[in-house]
Amino acid sequence: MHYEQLLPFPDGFLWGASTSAYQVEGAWNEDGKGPSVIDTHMHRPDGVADFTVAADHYHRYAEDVALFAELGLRAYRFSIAWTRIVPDGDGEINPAGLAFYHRLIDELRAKGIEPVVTLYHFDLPAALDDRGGWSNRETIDAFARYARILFEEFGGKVRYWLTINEQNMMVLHGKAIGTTGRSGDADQRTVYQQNHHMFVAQARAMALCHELLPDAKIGPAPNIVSVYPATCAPEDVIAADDWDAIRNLMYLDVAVRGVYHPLAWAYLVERGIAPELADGDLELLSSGKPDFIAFNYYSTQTVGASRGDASDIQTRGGDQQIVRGEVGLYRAVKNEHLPTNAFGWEIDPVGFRTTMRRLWDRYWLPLIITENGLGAVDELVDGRVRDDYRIDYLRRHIEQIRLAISDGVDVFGYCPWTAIDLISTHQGISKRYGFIHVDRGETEPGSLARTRKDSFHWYQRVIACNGADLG
Ligand code: BGP
Repeated sequence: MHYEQLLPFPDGFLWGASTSAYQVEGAWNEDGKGPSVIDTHMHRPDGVADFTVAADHYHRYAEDVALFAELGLRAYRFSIAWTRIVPDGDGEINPAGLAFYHRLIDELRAKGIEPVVTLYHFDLPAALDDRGGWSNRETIDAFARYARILFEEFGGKVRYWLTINEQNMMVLHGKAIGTTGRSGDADQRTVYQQNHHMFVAQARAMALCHELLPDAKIGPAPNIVSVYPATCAPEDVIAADDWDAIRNLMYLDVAVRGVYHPLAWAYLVERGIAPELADGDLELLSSGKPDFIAFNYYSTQTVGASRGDASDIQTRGGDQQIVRGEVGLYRAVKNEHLPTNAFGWEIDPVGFRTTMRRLWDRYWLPLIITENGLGAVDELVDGRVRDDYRIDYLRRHIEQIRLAISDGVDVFGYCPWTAIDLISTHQGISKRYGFIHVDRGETEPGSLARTRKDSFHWYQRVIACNGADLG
């Protein structure tokens, strides 16, 4: 629909930005932090930065928060490293880990920035992984205990909580993004059992949050794409619906409605990979209800009916945004209407609006975008990063939020990826997303100095006028 008059962004809209602990903090083994699967199993190719120092945010958080405040952020979405709080996942609590996040949250609150806290962003404690990780039901108890510790400790200061970042990417691309630890080669049956255990863990965390913190809000944070049929052939539409159910809707239906999406469940049964549900699991799933849906959006996906042979499958290497294809289910199709970024990800701002409309239509829960952004090779020249390509990307996506709001969708926040440069899941520091440049190379540590990019000044103006003028 075309509008002559668009609705404004609501007052109090949470203009924010995102990071995750393991990608930004560094200090990977300091102050009692235990190892996570990222530390033990995320092997970087030679010449690609690892996560040991990252952006050194652990030591420079005060300087960083001052920059976030100057940027005008109203929200900062970050994750807490489970292994800083409980180094072995379910044993002793580490006071130094709690102290770090108290300092960070206090600093944010002092500057009027709303903390939006992810409980778990890819970094399962290695000690739990040694005992089977998410294959082991005890990990559900460990997660619920960890969530309780965070709610009791930070509940007075944090109003917005996210359960698990991109559970669907951990399931579909866990090996590629390095989140699977020892179970990296697990068969699909095991992976979907792990998935089920994460669902139960998430539901318990949501129920606990409401019990302990009646004023707080909590939601899941999957990676959501709208799925387009390759053509209007009815078979392509069926393939698109099937893939949408398996990739996206299963994760939200379980979180919101406490049940598996029927198409997704039919797929799991047909393939012989359906998880076993223990007695009481369905009650647990429906006992945890989200207050909102957070989602990460980078692109859309286009699929066609399976041809039943290897041509269904895309050969492009491991990366969480690729459309892989699966024989007998759907075929990966390149969308000829969309440009791609330097890393092959399709760029689709209009699809962002479609995604918001569809989520609202299906769940009627307020939405917050917890990731969206452009990974690029930025260059610092004479003290300046001229990232007009990023400004263009963000502007075109923010325009679509305003359109979605005018469509009647309840969107209450936007936290692009990332607040500050950090280490990418695949391409080290060469692929940057931040508003703030960090001086470091792949293997050379650099000065770690912070520099405001052109996009920093642009986003600052956008926030200052509450999105009325996108410059
Ligand atoms: C999401 C993850 C983030 C982040 C982002 C960009 O899937 O939640 O942790 O890394 O993708 O991905 P990449 O770093 O591969 O460019």
